[in-house]
Amino acid sequence: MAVRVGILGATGAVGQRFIQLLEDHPTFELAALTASESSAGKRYDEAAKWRVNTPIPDDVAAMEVGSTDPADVPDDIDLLFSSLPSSVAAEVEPEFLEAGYVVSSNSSNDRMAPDVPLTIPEINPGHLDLIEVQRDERGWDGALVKNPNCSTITMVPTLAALDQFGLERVDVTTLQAVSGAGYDGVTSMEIIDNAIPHIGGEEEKMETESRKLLGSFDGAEVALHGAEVNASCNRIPTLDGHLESVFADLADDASPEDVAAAMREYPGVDLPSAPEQLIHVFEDNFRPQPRLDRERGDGMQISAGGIQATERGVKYNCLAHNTIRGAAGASVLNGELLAQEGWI
Ligand code: 11C
Repeated sequence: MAVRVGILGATGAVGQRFIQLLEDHPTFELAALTASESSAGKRYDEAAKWRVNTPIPDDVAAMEVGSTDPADVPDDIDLLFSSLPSSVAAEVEPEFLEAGYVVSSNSSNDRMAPDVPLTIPEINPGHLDLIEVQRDERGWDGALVKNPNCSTITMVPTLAALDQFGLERVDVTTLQAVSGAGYDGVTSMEIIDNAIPHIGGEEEKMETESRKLLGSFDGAEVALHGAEVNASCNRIPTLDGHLESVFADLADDASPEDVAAAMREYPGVDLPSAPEQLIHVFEDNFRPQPRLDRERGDGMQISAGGIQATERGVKYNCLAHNTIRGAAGASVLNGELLAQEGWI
């Protein structure tokens, strides 16, 4: 049976990706769009004035955008995806949770809240049980699951594959696409030939969220993973796709071949939007360059390569599509997990 879904914050860069990913979805049926007061009451194609992605399907273009007031959203919506700015989400999401809605959110507020599952289905699906804790403690009838920041999602699957070798410390430098900065970032592509040597707030997110994702869960709380994580984050002039250089210190001996095998064999999940293989490992340093590695697995696969030994472990590069695997696709996948696990 179809699951009726809606989008909170449908007109932004990630909102537009949600619409793209929900088109022809096997189980989710898009039935409600919401955005800020300035967009409410308009047709979607009038409200979403600037476009960063694909054309809007005709049926979605004609849909009326509602406000982010729960009273404005039909009661029969089973699942809401959220890509609201975090300051707005911090006010709006609890109103929907109190009203009994299940919310799969990409917004950065509350990701580190102890009772909120921060989940990547292939990494820590069991953390969803924190929903019981949040219902007990906050009295919500609904449920909230968050996905991590896009630069965190790009790296964490590779770290999860390495953890069997005793992950002790991670140093990572990112080169991030402008779409991560939303509308302002995309319009800044008019000024090409530029690189920005810092992204405020991004480093802390990578350092904390990755330890929560890899942390152990005893049914009541998540213990953060013990590895030290240090991130340095930068912006480069590409539209989509975050590229990261990772240096991982390992307690056990692991050759680059062992690490490549662990990444290649890291298990996927059986969900409609999940790639068959989570991590694609490039082992030929002189391979022909495909046009866009970020598009692998319809934008849902992580690419890794350049795996080399260091004195304390390994170094490698990884890349993922930041607004698909790193944002809207991550929330859709969490929504599919919520459905599979019976939370909706
Ligand atoms: C960027 N990663 O590229 C950010 C955008 O916490 O979800 C996503 C912010 C977030 O600037």
